[in-house]
Amino acid sequence: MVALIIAVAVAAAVYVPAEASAKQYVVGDERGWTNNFDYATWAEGKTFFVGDSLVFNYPAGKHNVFKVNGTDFQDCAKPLAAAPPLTSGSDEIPLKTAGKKWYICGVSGHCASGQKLVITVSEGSAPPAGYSSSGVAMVNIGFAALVLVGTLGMLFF
Ligand SMILES: [Cu+2]
Repeated sequence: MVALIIAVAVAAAVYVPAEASAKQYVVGDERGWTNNFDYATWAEGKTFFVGDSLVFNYPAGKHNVFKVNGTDFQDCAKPLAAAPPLTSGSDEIPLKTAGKKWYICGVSGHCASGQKLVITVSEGSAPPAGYSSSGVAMVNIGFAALVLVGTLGMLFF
């Protein structure tokens, strides 16, 4: 019986990510995108997947969002030949590819005072609804296998 309960619990734990959909992360939560805030701590423990998005909220005109590379991030340097910054005050950035992403505020002194964010985006997000059911099918096979193992376990323990 214990084995079966464990099997069901494990299957349930596996099932949740398969059902989860793309997430929208408000950078800095209620503090938004601002200086004198620790975005490294904010990003800690969060797992970003392709398909998720970031939202940068701030009073328009007070800050902006530059997507930069790792070097410019380290140096707090605005990219010279890159796209103009986002300035709407409610900027949504879809995370389209896996890998490291760097963002800074281009207003003088802000990046240096902590208005910089680096995240790592992982492949293998849950498929959006209607996109593919293969992931769910795989989980169902896993669930059946676990129930089988659990049932066999009951015979032996
Ligand atoms: Cu700023």
